[in-house]
Amino acid sequence: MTDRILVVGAALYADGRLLAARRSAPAALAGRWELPGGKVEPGERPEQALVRELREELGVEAKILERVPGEWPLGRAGYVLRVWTAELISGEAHDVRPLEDHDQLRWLAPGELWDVDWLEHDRPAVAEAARLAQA
Ligand code: 9L3
Ligand code: MG
Repeated sequence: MTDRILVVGAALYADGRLLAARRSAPAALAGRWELPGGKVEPGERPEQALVRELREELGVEAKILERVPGEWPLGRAGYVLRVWTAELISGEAHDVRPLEDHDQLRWLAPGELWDVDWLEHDRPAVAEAARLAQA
């Protein structure tokens, strides 16, 4: 097996709400919800990659706060998901729009966390992020 590929995701919070993003591609994942993010590129630190992904996917500047404990193997061999909490540096939550890879966004209040159909491997990450946010 080749080296594993690190996928970084953001538990992005604004006003106590967590951002969920609905994937528009690939077909196998379309319609499912995820924490926004993507693959770390060669030479990038994970936190840098996450800032870049949030800029590309949502057009936002975000500050990475802390690592959410845990690591979640993804369906594809060698892919593993790590998550950081983050917050918006500029702009307002209601102005954030999906630029690529997503077709809908929702800012979920604590009681709404399980209202969306999360990708299977994002569920434990969301639960862990919520635990961290409560502490
Ligand atoms: N993935 C799963 N959960 C996430 C993210 C950001 C990504 N929260 C999976 C979907 C893809 C792979 O990781 O199979 C790479 O993600 P992307 O680069 O297509 O966003
Ligand atoms: Mg992505």
